[in-house]
Amino acid sequence: MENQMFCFQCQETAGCKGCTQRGVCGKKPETAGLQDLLTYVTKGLSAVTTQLRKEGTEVSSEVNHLVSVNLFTTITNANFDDAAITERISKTLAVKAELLAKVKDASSLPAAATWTGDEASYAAKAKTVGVLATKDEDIRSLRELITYGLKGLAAYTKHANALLEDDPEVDAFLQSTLAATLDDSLSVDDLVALTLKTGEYGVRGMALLDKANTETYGNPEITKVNIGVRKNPGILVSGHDLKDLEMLLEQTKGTGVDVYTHSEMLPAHYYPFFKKYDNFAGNYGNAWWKQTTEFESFHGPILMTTNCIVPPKDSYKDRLWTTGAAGYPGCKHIDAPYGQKKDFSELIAQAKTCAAPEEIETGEIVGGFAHAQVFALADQVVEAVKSGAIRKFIVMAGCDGRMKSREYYTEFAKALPKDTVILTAGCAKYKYIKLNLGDINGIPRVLDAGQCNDSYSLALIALKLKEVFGLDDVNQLPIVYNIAWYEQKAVIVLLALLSLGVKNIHLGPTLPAFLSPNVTNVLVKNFGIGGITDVDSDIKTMIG
Ligand code: FSO
Ligand code: SF4
Repeated sequence: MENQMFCFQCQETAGCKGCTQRGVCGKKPETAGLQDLLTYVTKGLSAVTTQLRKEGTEVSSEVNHLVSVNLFTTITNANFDDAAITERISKTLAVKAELLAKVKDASSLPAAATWTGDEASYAAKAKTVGVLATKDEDIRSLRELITYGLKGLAAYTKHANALLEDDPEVDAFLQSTLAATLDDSLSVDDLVALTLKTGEYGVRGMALLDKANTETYGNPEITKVNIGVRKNPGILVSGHDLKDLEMLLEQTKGTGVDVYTHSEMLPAHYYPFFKKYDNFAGNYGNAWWKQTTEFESFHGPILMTTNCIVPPKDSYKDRLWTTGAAGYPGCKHIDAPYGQKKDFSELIAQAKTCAAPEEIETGEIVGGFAHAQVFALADQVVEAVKSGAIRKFIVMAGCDGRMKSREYYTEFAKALPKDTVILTAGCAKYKYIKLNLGDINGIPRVLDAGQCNDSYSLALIALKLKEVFGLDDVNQLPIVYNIAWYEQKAVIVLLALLSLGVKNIHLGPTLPAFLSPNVTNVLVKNFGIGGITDVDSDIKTMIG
């Protein structure tokens, strides 16, 4: 059938099976096809770079960055702009052709490494290279699981790269593994092993980003963030890229324009560096999926530095701007190479013509419990565990989403016994961070480490507790995992936790559609992965 697509990479996929007409996210079939082709040519390029490395030829950081941003562009809700995706495909083919000419032995390269074509051929080629091109259900499932994990890893390395931090070994792994998803000689067992390896590199990628963030902006510390508004016009910054926020704050200093964070940008307030900006006003709104009403009432320009973009309403489309891997047709895009200044003057000029934001909430959010801050409180936390004041920690990291079934997470947080503490990271927090769940001997019952990538902090905290309590296994700790996922960054967080040996993770609100029954069985058998049921039963299972 003409205009068909197949995408099942996120939790909201149609019917828990796959989007075939138009994405639940708003992605059109043409865009889905171009994203499939971009993924394919990026895998082809990665096969070439992997061969070059084998032959002892160095691969430049520009090529590594191209691969990461390409993958990021295909993440759910990041980029809906066919022209931008087309341009990336052409650029990738050109770079690939140049590098291919340097390969000494091209005999084992896959077809994607040598394929080329012009723009007129993209739509037809796209139809042949999508997810369903892999016929075996289990091989397809593992290839996609790995690819989605790598997309998440690429997103995190991209943010580190923007802060001029690179880990060439992570890039080399990312590319060789992307290439391996084209390799028909790999068995299910080989791909399962590669899935776990992807998790190991996920830890490494998150560590790289943590280093980049904390060395540039300091260690997050306990912070109260205002959720009301001021009287000046404002700019709302969404997504995960802290460097973009820094550049915008520098350029809005003294202009009479305030800057607010939205969704995953909230944790920027926790870093000491950003506290020096008087016009850094607070956080506006909630998780990504509420943006269609909240962007309307914000009144000023909104800068999307990454996903998650919901197709904008006409009422604010002219105020929606994108940068980096994000894109939306008809919305202005501002960019500059890493290390160079992005010029936000046009966006700031627009802000000055806008009304101040309308207040939709008042009060504050308390957060900043990344690893250094929690380590500083370690004595207090250990004492509370030893005395029984804290019975259990529940890691509720991950994503929020628009499905009604996600109300489960609010109800679960409310129903938790008072001697339990939620450890959170990612936009999942918006389901319970404003509930005022109180504290235990001064320790808040919701500890927010930051963005989804700061799940790395939660892993470090678990490893620290394991050491303090002298345990041999991280699973002996009084920590349970009830993780909410939406898109591919949550996939790399999950694989990272598995690689650290964490067992019995509950994943909801539904298990990924891309896990075949056999692959699900492998995850259940080896890691005790499970879904969620209802709040009462799950509290009994997880808390006892
Ligand atoms: Fe959320 Fe979107 Fe951070 Fe994701 S805003 S859903 S996992 O992009 O990356 O947590
Ligand atoms: Fe559907 Fe999710 Fe793919 Fe969008 S990203 S097309 S909602 S599966």
